[in-house]
Amino acid sequence: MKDVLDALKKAIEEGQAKDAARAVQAALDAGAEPGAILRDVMVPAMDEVGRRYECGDYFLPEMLISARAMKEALALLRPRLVATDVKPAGTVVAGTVKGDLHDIGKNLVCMLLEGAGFEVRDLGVDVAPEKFVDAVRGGGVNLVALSALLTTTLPNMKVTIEQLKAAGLRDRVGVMVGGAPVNDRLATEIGADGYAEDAAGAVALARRLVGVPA
Ligand code: B1M
Repeated sequence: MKDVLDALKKAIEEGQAKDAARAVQAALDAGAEPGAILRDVMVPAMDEVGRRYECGDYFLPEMLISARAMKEALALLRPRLVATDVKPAGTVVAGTVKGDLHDIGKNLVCMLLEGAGFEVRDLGVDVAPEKFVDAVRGGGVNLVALSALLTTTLPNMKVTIEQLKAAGLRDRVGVMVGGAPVNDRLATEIGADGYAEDAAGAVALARRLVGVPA
């Protein structure tokens, strides 16, 4: 099993999408638990890609092909992560904030929320505050989930919350935030209802915000 998991990590780090897909399938066939594959191999592989980019070993194209490999591998895990027989827990409108194109973490959060019985309306990436406002105005939404990976796009979380307030909709929904540069303090400062460090934490937070027992 170790060989397969090492091959998966290497394939993501080096942007070999087909190898990554083959390795994730082999790991699943060998009985590896999807959550563990993600947590112990795939997420650390993306961290390594970020490290290589930061120290100048990788440039944008390398980061992009690694992201593609990660997405292909993730697509194979998806059916197992979203399989659920729990009763509906609430509706979440999710998106990566304006100016930010990073969606792997947000997609993971959406998958695990679905797996926990939430209906997820994923607005995608680079989502303008008005789009979140419109989605909440449409009704039936319990939570807004905002993701940001860039320090430069963090302010757009605050702008989104402010626009919800200005539209008189803030009290209708819980707002949760996350992404690598986000923390508890920022969440409090910008008026969010909670911050989660990872996708599993996002599920626990969402349950708490809608009052569903863990
Ligand atoms: Co970019 N990028 N990137 N990038 N990228 C980072 C974020 C960076 C840290 C790399 C680095 O320098 N080490 C750096 C940001 C630095 C900063 O802001 N301080 C960076 C940069 C600089 C950039 C560009 C500006 C580069 C350039 O153009 N010069 C550019 C910006 C484009 C834009 O968005 N406008 C850019 C572009 C890209 C790609 C398009 C090539 C690609 C994204 C592809 C895609 O997402 N479809 C990319 C990638 C892949 C990365 C890294 C390497 C990996 C991100 C990732 O997918 N991680 C990243 C370095 C890193 O993070 N280590 C980096 C895996 C994922 C599972 O983790 O997204 O953190 P993450 O999500 C986690 C948690 O954060 C949390 O749960 C998830 C699961 O555990 N979470 C939430 C996320 N959202 C949540 C919401 C919640 C709760 C939890 O509640 C609502």
